[in-house]
Amino acid sequence: MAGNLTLTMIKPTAFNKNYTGAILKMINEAGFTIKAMKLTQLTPQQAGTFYAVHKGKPFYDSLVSFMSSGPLVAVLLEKENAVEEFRNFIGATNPEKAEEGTIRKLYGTSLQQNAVHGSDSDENAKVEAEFFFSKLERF
Ligand code: RTP
Ligand code: MG
Repeated sequence: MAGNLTLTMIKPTAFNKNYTGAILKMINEAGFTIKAMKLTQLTPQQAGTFYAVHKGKPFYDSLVSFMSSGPLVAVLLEKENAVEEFRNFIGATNPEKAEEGTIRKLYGTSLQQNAVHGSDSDENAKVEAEFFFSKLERF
């Protein structure tokens, strides 16, 4: 059975452009409930750990540098079949290819600066939730 949690990050560019409120509104209106949330900045080492699955790929160093370049908002979300539902909801990785009306189409500015992250499996959602939040920070 599919899990009901997924982890998103409002990436530094979207945060810096003050898109956080609009993005969270869309997420809530799509039926996702916030279980934990924080504004934080990752060190390059922490961003490298978060994206360890991409280590060795051509975009890894640049992604790690971008994701540690400024504050981001980490949010743990709940909905039935959350991982798949959220990935369909935010649109394709490349904002240019994302469907009209999706968060990435509306608020993404490039393949890398695509506004938001979404966990790609239940297993990674759990790892990512534990990366950002202690038990005391989850509701
Ligand atoms: P995400 O993990 O951020 O939710 O996005 P995703 O699953 O759709 O994409 P993934 O393949 O996991 O890539 C993670 C992030 O790396 C950047 N990226 N750059 N060719 C490139 O330059 C490239 N490919 C991916 C994006 O920021 C992507 O969200
Ligand atoms: Mg991914």
